[in-house]
Amino acid sequence: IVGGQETSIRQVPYLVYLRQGGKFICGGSLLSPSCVLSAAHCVYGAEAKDYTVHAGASRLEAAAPVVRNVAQFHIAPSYDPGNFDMDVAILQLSSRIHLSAGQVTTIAPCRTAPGSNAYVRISGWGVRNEESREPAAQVRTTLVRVVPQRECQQAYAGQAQISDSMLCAAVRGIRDSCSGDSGGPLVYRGEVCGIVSWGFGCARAAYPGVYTNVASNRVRNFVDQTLRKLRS
Ligand code: 4AZ
Repeated sequence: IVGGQETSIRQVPYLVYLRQGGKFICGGSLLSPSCVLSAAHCVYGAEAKDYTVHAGASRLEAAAPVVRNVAQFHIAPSYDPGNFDMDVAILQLSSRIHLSAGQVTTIAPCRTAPGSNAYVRISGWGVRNEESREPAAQVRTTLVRVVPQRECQQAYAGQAQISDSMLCAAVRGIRDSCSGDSGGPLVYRGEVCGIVSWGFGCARAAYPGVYTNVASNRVRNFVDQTLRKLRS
């Protein structure tokens, strides 16, 4: 997170992080006691057995109160690693997380995308500026503003495609998600409406951050279908 502030996991109790081969790589959101929403690019080309999901922890180094293996993951069939279209995955945990201490809660996937210019919350352990390579030791958070789709398409015109499965947000030049925040939530009115996905650099004035648009038809259908499958 660039331009944000430290927070406590108690303020973002739906936020989890992923380790791959023991190394921190991404964020995620707990949709149910056994399902995590994250970005496809966080797990693409890898194996479920290499991942652990860590919940209830504010700090990366501390032993998280809750750690689970990943039984399997479901990547959106139409995910395109070339342009990050449909950058969404659902991880099924090896066993359910007990939601008790208040440090771990679930969050519902969003059904109506936040309007243009709405303020939305992003959180994670990602780097604090685009030159950094070290994740933040303590979880951080900030508010960014939803950028009108046309304006975002214009910002990336000729360089990258902003599809209907994407949503852009920024406080341009000041606040943004960055490397390591990928997979983590963009929250509006208590629901997860976006997944940290990509961008050109971080907090550059010309380039908004790009998020998977959870409320878009294609993403919603994948999330609903996958959750139905995992429940039945
Ligand atoms: C990344 O490299 C990344 N500014 C994530 C988010 C953004 C840029 C890069 C958005 O994982």
